[in-house]
Amino acid sequence: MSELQAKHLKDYLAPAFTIDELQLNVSLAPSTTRVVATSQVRRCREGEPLLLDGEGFKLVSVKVNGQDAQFDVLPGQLKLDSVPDSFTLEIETQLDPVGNTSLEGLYMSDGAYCTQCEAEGFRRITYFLDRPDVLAKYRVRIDAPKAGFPYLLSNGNKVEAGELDGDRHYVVWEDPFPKPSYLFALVAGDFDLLQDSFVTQSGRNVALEVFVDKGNLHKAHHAMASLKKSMAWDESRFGLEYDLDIYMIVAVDFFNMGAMENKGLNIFNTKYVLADTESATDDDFHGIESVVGHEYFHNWTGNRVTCRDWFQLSLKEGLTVFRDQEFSSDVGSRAVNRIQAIKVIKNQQFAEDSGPMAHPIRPQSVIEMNNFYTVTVYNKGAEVIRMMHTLLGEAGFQAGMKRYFERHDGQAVTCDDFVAAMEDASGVDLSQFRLWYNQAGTPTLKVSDSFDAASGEYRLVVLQQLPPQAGDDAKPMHIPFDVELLGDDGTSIVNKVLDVKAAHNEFVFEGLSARPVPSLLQNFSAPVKLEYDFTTAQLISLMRYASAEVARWEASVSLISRAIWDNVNALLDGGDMALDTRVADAFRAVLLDAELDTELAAEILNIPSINALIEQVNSVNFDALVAARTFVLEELSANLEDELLVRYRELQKLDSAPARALKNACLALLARGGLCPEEMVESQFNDSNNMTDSLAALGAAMAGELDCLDSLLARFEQRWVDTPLVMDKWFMLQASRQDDAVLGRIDALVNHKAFSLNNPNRVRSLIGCFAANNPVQFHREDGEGYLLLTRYLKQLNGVNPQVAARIITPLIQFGKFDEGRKQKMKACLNELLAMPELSRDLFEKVSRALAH
Ligand code: B3K
Ligand code: ZN
Repeated sequence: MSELQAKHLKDYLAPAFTIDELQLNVSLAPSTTRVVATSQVRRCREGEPLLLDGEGFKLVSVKVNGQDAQFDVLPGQLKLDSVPDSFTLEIETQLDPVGNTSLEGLYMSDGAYCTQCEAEGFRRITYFLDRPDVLAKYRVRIDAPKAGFPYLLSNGNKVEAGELDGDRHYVVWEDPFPKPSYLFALVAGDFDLLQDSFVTQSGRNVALEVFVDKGNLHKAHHAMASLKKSMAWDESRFGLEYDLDIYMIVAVDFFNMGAMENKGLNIFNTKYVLADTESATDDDFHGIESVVGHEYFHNWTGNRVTCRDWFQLSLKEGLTVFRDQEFSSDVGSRAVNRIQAIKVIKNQQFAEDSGPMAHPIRPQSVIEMNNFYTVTVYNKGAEVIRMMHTLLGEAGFQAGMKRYFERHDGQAVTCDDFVAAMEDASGVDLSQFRLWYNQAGTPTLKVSDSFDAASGEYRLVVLQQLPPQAGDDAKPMHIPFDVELLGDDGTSIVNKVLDVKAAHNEFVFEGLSARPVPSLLQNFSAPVKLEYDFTTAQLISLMRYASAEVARWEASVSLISRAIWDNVNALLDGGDMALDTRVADAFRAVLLDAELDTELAAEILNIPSINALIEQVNSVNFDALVAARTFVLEELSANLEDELLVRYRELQKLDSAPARALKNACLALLARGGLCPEEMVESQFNDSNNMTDSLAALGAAMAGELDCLDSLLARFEQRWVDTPLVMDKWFMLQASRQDDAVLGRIDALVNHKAFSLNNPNRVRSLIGCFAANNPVQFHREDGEGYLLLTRYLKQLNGVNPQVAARIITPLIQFGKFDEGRKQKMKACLNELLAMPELSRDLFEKVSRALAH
């Protein structure tokens, strides 16, 4: 089982050979695609054989300098002993794109050929030095039948095209920038094409092209507008300009991830390209803008400067997520974007950090690299970049970016190289800060305070505690701790970022006339847990007065979460549940506050999910939590009924995304309280001209268990049955239903004509959404929810291991549950582990979970 062995960062060795140039000739055929790869190979270290990576194809021939070569085929590798120091290597392989359901390497999506090579997919096309520190110049010749494949695309510039016998044609592409194999892309198919152009700050004209499935051209405009916005933003904020004459985006429905930043030829999941108001929600529009931006920003942070090895993935991903977050914040609401980023960390990353897959943002050991495209590497990675930005300030940070590109443009580098550039350009000492790259787990800041009225001195004591995941020799981290002190009347007395560097820290503030209310870890200035014993009055005061909008939202989350946990305790103690009227009044004030930003108000009214609440504690009585949350929602709804209805009606007259967000938050809360009349939901559904409102109406019908639910779902299905991305929303609704019949319905829906186990979007919507977003049914006491997921994981293991390993997450995060549920989850994992053909992807996660 050698292929199941982990690779370690500490074993990194520069390659013994490199490839400077690659000519790829690809002759497309559904099950017999021929690839001839001609590489210019150069030795970098004496005395070693040439070892190339490759799997999942038929090897036809291997030639060295034109002569048939001697070679050994090893598992996953081709070995050539005693090759010259510099030579031409020609390898011919035969591929089966139609049979490739893993969607890695070359595969077919709805009749079009496309590729996905990151992280290690290029080795499914030919034997190669498939590692990011081998950078080559590519020349790619594609030939295919003219019918069905008018567009033949690859990276860089089109340099030649022509006709061939047998109604075939060919195109040759040349990419002038040396690149690692993971950035190679090829697409062949028939599409609708949206064309536009962008003039860069230095006056170069760049052709922009978005390719979509036939009949979808009208849904490509938002993606194109987002691309142009991204290009302009990267010039103005980072001074970075695009470097080729053409930028292409192709949207495909079969895709494992969101999108891929291949040089000059991005391939996108349709979910992040196609949108019009009828079929896409406001969140979808926002998601498209952010993913289009993310992939575009990779052109500098990822492509021009790439990763030395895959352990350094956060070098490009953490940095590029930070850049896309800043983009969204500069062109939209900074507070709301920050709240969304914080939710990802608190609700998903904290869970990963305390679960079996815990790893530092730079992992130290990996079995299957695809398992490490995680919220830790991406989102905690972005928080680490954000902390550097906080410590250096915008000017220092931009100086660091400039230094980074001056030093490393065209290279494959490490996270240390990035931090060194930041440090050198700004003069800020980041030596202790570097620990963020090595130590896994979430640190906790335990804060206590005291006030001496006689001297006017206020003292904050901050204890830094490191979790077991950080390792036995873990050291205290450098944590930027943003604090505001507020007076009784809401005036801001102090607002600054403190440096927490030791295990025990004390900060003294002098000259205060009364004990202040502290707003702690403002804007979530570090990805840590905060423990401070806030009183209800303090939280209410922060909700009203904190200068940072994000702090006001944070206070509201703490306030309502506390109310829920108090009721969990009441239930467990056999007492009565109750909701403090001050809590309801604080939320009423939000509804009545005409000055408050509408989107922020909507965020405050979105009460934390069950999964979010579980992340706040170390162990949970699941049934009590569900009951207490339901009680609090119902009480809140009943208390605020009048205000919710008034606000709902007011907002109904407005036509904007923020207005819809708050209106639908009101609707959802009313529905949860059973206070949403059937006709209100039905008329929102009937009158809606946009997907946001239609879906919110369906959600309310579901939450309020209304009689009209089934008929509305049926009408929705009938209208959208031929629009896959909208059917995904319908599958998600079905998967989220909380009644016991949901399991049977899911099994039936797997046979729905719009569903396919081969399509990751469909699988995520139905099976993935059930496991991740329907905790009530997934964690049912009889274990049937776990069994359902396990049944589909077994099928997916053979079809698409990457997708299987992604949706298994809720099943491996069993640590906080009661013994009964834990045992049931582990039994499922043991069943998976016993499978004869278990993929590396699932093996890594399942075995880590069982050893946890
Ligand atoms: N870099 C790709 C992700 C590739 C995933 C490989 N399993 C998308 C992105 O982060 O931009
Ligand atoms: Zn990325």
